[in-house]
Amino acid sequence: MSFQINTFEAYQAAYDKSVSDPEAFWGEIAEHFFWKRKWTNVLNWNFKEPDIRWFEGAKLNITENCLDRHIYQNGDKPAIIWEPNDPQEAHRVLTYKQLLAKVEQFAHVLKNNNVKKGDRVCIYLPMVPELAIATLACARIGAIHSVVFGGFSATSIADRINDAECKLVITSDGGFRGNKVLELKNIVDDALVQCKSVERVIVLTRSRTPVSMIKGRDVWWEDEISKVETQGNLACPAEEMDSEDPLFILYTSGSTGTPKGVVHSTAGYMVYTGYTFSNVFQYQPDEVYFCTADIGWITGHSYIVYGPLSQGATSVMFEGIPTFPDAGRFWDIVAKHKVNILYTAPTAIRSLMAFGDEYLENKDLSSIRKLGSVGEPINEEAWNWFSEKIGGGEAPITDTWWQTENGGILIAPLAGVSPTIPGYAMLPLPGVQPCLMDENGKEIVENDVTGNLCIKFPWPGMLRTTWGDHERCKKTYFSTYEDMYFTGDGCYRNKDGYYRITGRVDDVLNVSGHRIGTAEVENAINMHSDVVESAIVGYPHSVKGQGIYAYVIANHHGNEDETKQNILQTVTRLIGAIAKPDVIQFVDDLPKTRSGKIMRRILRKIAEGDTDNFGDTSTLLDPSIVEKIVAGAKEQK
Ligand code: 6R9
Repeated sequence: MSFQINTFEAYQAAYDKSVSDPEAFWGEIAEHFFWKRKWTNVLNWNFKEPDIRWFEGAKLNITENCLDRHIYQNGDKPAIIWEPNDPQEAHRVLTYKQLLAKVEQFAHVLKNNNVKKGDRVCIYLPMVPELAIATLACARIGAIHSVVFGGFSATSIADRINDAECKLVITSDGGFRGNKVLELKNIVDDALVQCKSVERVIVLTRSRTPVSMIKGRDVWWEDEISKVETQGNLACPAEEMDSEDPLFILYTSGSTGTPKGVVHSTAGYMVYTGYTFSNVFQYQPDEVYFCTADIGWITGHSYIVYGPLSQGATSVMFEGIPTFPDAGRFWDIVAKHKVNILYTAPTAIRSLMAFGDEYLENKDLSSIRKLGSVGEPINEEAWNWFSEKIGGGEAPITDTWWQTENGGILIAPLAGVSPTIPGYAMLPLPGVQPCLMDENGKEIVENDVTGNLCIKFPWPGMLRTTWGDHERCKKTYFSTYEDMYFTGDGCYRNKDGYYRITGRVDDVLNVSGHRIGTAEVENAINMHSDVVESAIVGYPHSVKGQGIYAYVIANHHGNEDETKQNILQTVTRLIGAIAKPDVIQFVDDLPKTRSGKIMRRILRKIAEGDTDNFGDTSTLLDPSIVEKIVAGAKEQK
């Protein structure tokens, strides 16, 4: 018996039950996992503190669910098919049996290096199988992983390591992305100058980039594995974890301050990612599934590592980028590995679409059965192209809406089961109770309305806290509306009750599917010695979804172009290249209210090129500033 729902009627029945009796509903789903000890209580919660506990009293280890339990019947089934950046390099296949063996081996390495249950481990690796292995090895011994995306800078890594007080860092000499080599170990070295908590760095060989190994601190992955092999005892029993023990921390940007460490716990996250993976993608045992995300983001955690593995799926993991060696790479991978389910991002779809259909010629996409989209709103044109050109007009598309904080997909059609409309995430999954709120804090119950999207009731995969600062979690997500989780997204519900996410309503940008806080970018720009003040807004960008527009007040030493280049370098150094502004406009002043607040609404309109009507500007201190900025904006782009 499986918990997969295969008809729309069954979805409706499951949904109704999940609302009328959530505990019975989730209790039955949880029976489909392996527990060392069952729970005494399915759910205990309040959104005031917030204090959320799922499957209390249970004991488990998520890696036994992702690995050990598949060995008996499916040990030789590929768990991970790894496709390297360079198509000339051989791909690798790890069966469930092989993956388990490697996870156990590396779990011993962690133990030999003094990592204990509850310790935090930072992982900064390229998209190689060892990234999945290291992640699972942490979970095997109960260490809390904090994976940092390979595109982040030394300063960003240092902030994350210090916040979580990581004891150990796992990295590689370097990584390949398209034509570029990322010097990961050198970046880690720069970061660690500022990190007191780190005792050990384990370095994997990947790119053969020269690195310096610091005596007493740095060791090679391969040497540590040899030591384990000579020790002889290769099996590594899974640590017994409480249902609510933290599984990992993942940092994400918000509208204020530095990124928050979102904390996910063990049992609820496991149940939720497994259930949603199986149902949303309607995964069948013989299917090959390919999620193009990076494990450095939540999509990779939930839908490359934990969800697919707990369901015994075969997953393709790709090291490179969609445009290397050319814009046909995804389609080559689909043909080579006979991919049945492709889960990718609108920004990738739009970029490949722009390269033209010649990259699709002679590609065999006949294996494709289902398509998925995630990360940002998908525009109709991209949806239709994806459906027609990649799905052959037949493969259903599931547009999945969710967030780092959610752990797994919240609103999405079940592929091939639920109806779809281009640009709509459609209906909530069983167990998810969305609602729309108006500006007065009241729920809007009618249809054909727009509001702020909230969730009324807990689901097992939701965040439990933000690391080291529970107040921040409460303030950010549970204080805007009483007894609700506030998503930060705006949403339209059509006359039939289908949901369409319209984008963030706070100061968070979504650039190529990456969440970027405006305050974070402003802080980085303001670090530059020539900058007096800055303001960041998003504007529509044909490939990235949103571009970053920076208004900067600066004292130039040298010409404007030099200052621009210096600002871009500063942002890359402090955050990473993903946060570089697309446009920098130098201004003499910023439009502020009498109380000194920047009127971002006006700056957004200027960046969008919509300068005919600024609405109510009566609170502006000096309206002439706006005219000057508009004149300057015409010279940009
Ligand atoms: C999974 C992930 C979350 C933000 C979220 C929203 C946007 C994600 C979307 C979508 C419209 C979708 N978002 N999926 N918007 N349609 N299908 O992306 O997590 O990186 O935390 O970003 O992304 O604005 O609030 P995360």
